[in-house]
Amino acid sequence: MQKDSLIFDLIGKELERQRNGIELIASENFTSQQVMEAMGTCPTNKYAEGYPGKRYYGGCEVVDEIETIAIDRLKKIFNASWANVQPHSGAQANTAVFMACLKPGDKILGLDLSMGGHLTHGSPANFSGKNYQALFYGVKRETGLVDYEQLEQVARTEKPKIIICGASAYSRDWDYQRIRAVADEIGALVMADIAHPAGLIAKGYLNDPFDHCHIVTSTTHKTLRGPRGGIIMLRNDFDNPWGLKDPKGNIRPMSALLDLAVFPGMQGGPLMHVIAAKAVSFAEILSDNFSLYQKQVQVNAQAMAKSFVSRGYDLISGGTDNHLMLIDLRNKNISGKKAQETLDKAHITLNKNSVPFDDKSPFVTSGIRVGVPAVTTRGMKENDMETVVNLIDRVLTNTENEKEIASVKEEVSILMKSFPLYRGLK
Ligand code: DSN
Repeated sequence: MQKDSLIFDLIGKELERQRNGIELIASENFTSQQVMEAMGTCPTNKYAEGYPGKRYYGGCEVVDEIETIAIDRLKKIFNASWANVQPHSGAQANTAVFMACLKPGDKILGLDLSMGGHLTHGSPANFSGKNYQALFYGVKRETGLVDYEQLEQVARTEKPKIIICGASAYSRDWDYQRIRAVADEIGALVMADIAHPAGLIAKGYLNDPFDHCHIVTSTTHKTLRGPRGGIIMLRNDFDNPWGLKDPKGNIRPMSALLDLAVFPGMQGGPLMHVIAAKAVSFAEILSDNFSLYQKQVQVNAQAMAKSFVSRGYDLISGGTDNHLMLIDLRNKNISGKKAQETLDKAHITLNKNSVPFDDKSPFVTSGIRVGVPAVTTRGMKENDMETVVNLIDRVLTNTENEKEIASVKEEVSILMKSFPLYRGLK
């Protein structure tokens, strides 16, 4: 069959877009070339429902080895005793945890989406809000920090079965110990969804959720810089609470219930080519270079936050501990939507984002979320953050000036030539 030039031309265009632009979407990153290569390989052809050594198909001896290596490497990264590398995404990982630990209608408690939380932590638009009774905590209006008093109060009054910590737009570290304390009081489980800061946690630059949380989920493609996917981990396995049973009616430890929830609970065949790429990225994460990278992510985020603040931008919580910042643009009289769309014209990519206590709809928003993992992968250092913020500021203060926007776009393209991406790839 002829090569599908229509699609491959578009893939080439997307590569050029990624090369020419400044990528500031906090949940995006650039995998290494070998991680990308692994994703485009023949394990994509293999059905391997089940787990290593316990599959429903023949011919799994090689993919068994791949998945076992991925699991072992992941356990080493986070000092975990059990891991499942099959979830196709972070949302699937969270779904599996809820399936393993909850019955439909049970109460869950998470950070409100409008306060920086995640869709799968109980949003009414998502399975988590439809199948379970979702309760929320928020952040404090004055500080932008998680309102732990509110979390404790809702937990004590409502007694949810699971408390979820983690966010998609929160720039500060978490007090996992405090959340575990109230969870123990009411007999709840604690799940940490570390999809965003996982890379910083892996290398010890943020608090370790495994010290206090029963179950930890993550994606693999954000700060972890692997292929797109999800993972679930336990540092210590434990007897399942509330006498939950597997489909055969047996009481099993949490690790077994989680495995069953992923497959056959809610997924069929694992994406073995992606698991191969996960394994490759896990080896990269175990290296000292990855530690240097994560340190630079944190340094860059702090430099960028300082630069925004010095230009009068209103950062929620005033700064950042991790890889991202959330900026309230109301004092600049521009909506998040307008900011995102105008910056897009200059090839600066980020996303509009609701800010806590936002008076605009989620389609418009008052804010933007800015993250540095991708530009740090391209080699940018703290001094470059000032340049990037200057370019953003020029766009945001000239949203109706097409000439200025075009001039910024030109400068962006020249700047990014100094930070090559995927050399040799077409
Ligand atoms: N869509 C991801 C993010 O941007 O944070 C979360 O799923």
